[in-house]
Amino acid sequence: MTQPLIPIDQCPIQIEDDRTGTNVETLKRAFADNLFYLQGKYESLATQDDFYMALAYTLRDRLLSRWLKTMKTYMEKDVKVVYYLSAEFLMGRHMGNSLINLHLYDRVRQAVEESGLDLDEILEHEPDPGLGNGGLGRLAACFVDSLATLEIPAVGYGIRYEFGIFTQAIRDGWQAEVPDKWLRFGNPWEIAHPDQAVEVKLGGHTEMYHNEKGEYKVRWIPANRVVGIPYDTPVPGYDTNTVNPLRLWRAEASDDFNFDAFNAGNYDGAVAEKMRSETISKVLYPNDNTPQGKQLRLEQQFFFVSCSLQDIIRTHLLRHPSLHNLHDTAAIQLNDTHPAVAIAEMMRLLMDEHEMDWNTAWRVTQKTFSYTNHTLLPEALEKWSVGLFEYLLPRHLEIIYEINRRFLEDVKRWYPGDDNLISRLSLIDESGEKYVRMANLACVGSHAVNGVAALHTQLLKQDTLRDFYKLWPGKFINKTNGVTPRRWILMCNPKLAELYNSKIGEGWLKDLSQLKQLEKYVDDPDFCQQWREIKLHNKRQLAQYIWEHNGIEVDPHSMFDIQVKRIHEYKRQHLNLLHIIALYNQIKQNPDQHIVPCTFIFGGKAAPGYFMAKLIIKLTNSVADVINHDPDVRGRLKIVFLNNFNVSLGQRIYPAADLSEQVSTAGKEASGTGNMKFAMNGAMTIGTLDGANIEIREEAGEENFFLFGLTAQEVADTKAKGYNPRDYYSSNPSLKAVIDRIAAGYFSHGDKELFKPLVDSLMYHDQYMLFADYQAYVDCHKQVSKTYSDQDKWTRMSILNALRMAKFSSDRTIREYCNEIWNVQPVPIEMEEYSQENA
Ligand code: GPW
Repeated sequence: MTQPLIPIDQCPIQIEDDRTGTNVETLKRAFADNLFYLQGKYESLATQDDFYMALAYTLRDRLLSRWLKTMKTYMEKDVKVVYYLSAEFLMGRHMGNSLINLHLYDRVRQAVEESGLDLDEILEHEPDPGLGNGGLGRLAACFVDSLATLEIPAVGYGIRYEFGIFTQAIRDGWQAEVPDKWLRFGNPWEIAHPDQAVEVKLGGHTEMYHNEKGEYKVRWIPANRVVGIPYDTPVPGYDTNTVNPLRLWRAEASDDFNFDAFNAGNYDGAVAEKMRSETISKVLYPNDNTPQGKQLRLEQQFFFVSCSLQDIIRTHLLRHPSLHNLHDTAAIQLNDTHPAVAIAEMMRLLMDEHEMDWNTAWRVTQKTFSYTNHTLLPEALEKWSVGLFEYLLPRHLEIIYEINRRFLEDVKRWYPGDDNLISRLSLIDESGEKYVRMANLACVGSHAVNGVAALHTQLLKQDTLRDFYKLWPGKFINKTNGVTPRRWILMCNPKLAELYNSKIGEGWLKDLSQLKQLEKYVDDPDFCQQWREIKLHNKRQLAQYIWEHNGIEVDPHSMFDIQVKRIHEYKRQHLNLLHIIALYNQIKQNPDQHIVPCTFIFGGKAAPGYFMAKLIIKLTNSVADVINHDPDVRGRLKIVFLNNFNVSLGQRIYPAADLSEQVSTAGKEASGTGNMKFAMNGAMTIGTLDGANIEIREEAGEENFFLFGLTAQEVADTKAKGYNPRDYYSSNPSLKAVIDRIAAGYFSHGDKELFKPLVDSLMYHDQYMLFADYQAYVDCHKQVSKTYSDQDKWTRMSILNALRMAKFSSDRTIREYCNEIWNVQPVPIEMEEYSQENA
């Protein structure tokens, strides 16, 4: 027997017809509506995931009118747009960010609570979209936040990896990698636009022909074609109507290409070929600061570059008859060399597909592109074997050869007879097997090249790119990195934000220099008390997390000494471990001596193929095991390795830190950005004169920074003189005792082999000069302990650090890029029809 249909007006679920409404009742109704119609669930049967999805759609709806209006305004006003090309965007969770940027936190919390749910639990249900490795990817995310906040027309272009950075598990102290299936439950923040798909060619060969005007032309006959489908995610500005797109491409097999194979009866072969095309956007390569020379990686780079450039050109041609003025509507930034093949692809598109002559195409290309370098490590400079390049991108190799020929001809005219100069500048490395040097291509094809901190830019000019600097000194410019204060103060440290708001209002969120006004409170006992309480609260919350995830009890009153970042020898997590073992040795010698109770917290992923980094993780956990359980220590030292460090874990960690470890070998860390997040949240820094540490110290005041170690110059000089780590080992009893303890198998149940590779690498090479900096580091830590014992002094230093970090807002960084590299202006978005009733 069939049930009679319930008339629509008696349905328990109301149709939500005002998807822009933001009062609590409307939000509740929208939430229930989405749960029913999009998740297909009754409330009684819904899971936390359903609630999360329903709330996410509720917020996305409220971004859409601004988003569409933003696009419409850009088209109508024909504005110049920044295109930020990056193989990585480490966005972190979207929901909290949308709540903040839409000013909806309180009302949504109320709506959710009145629906009988807990907002914090729902927020925790969002997977952390990890489409990046570390600093470089997170920088791109901070930049798109600042671009939208500053009302700059901008699009972030990248790859929609089906699997982001792996989830790190720890098994028996070792890192284990688990695939990150972040799209498992669907992604409510993105909108696919298959109508704007573009085709990308790969492989094959080139041939010459004459066009109808009788001109000599080249065409590329590809062996394969794939299709790029764009997926757009809204990037809302803080306190603006601007909502810019993050446009990520997914690879799909082209429908018609294997038609022949299908018809010839080779159905399975054709399907296999289809799968191969779709692997292009499958997985993020998990390497940080060391490239992977795999064919698939080059395919990824070319794939997203070609999709993005075709999209940029299409957009331009909607408003302009030709591409001669592309640089007036587009500024394309290359985030490191990962998208540098764009220089050749732009030349190909302009010449082969849009009939432009070489000289015009080259002028347009150079005026459109600029390039950011993010590393000084020579092994991190990307190069592709000419053989692979030719196989995959035969036309691009021809173009690169021609760029090179013309470029080197100029150089020969400017510096006749200097063959070494020629071979260093050449886009092709011919010292052995031939390689295309991507940094050289990016330098030649761009009008601006920037480093990411003052020291880094200086070393680029002197060292890594000195020959290019000699040719074009005006091209080189510094843009010190920054981070967004919305996520890295307001969102992660709400109590601190509340304290600021109570004193100076909310203006600091868009102008971080306003925090300087608070310096007058640095001697106010009430303010200092509140400051300490906030830090203690944050530390308690992290202690709770550590208890739940690691089963380790830590004392929130102990000093939280934290190092979180990718695991890399140049970042020297093992220097930190040497110091901890030295403290332990002291306790073993004299268990009753006074020491400042300290919790050492580590977090970070190792590239799966980087053996030494994985061994450092194993050593950290092994040292933790021994020290945490030694009764002589009496709980005064605790060591915690937090697994799966990512953006959302960072949001819990930075606000809870007393001490930030920034101990890279001077001259190796281009900038660092975690250093900024720690300092903004009131941590003191112990650090070397490297990357942005130097500028952090300058801003905070040198009396408010724990400095140690060799300078970049001293590192270079010491190496040049012939550095011998064993001299330090033999002459320093404390260092010797630390190394001997590891070597003796004390942390490996007597196994002397386990950590031998690490010990040997330090004893016989010590490429990153841990031994040279060891004593200075230990001494500096003594200074830290002494200062921490004087809580009034420490609080004062902590406050001054946090208040003086205005320079490290990514808003400042982006303003500089806009004015000095991109030549773009803000374009405010007017929302006539947007009702202000709820705002
Ligand atoms: F090697 N960085 C990174 F330069 O996170 F490409 N991944 C990378 O692959 C590279 C650099 C690359 C980091 C730098 O190590 C860090 O110092 C800097 O703060 C960050 O990029 C953002 O500029």
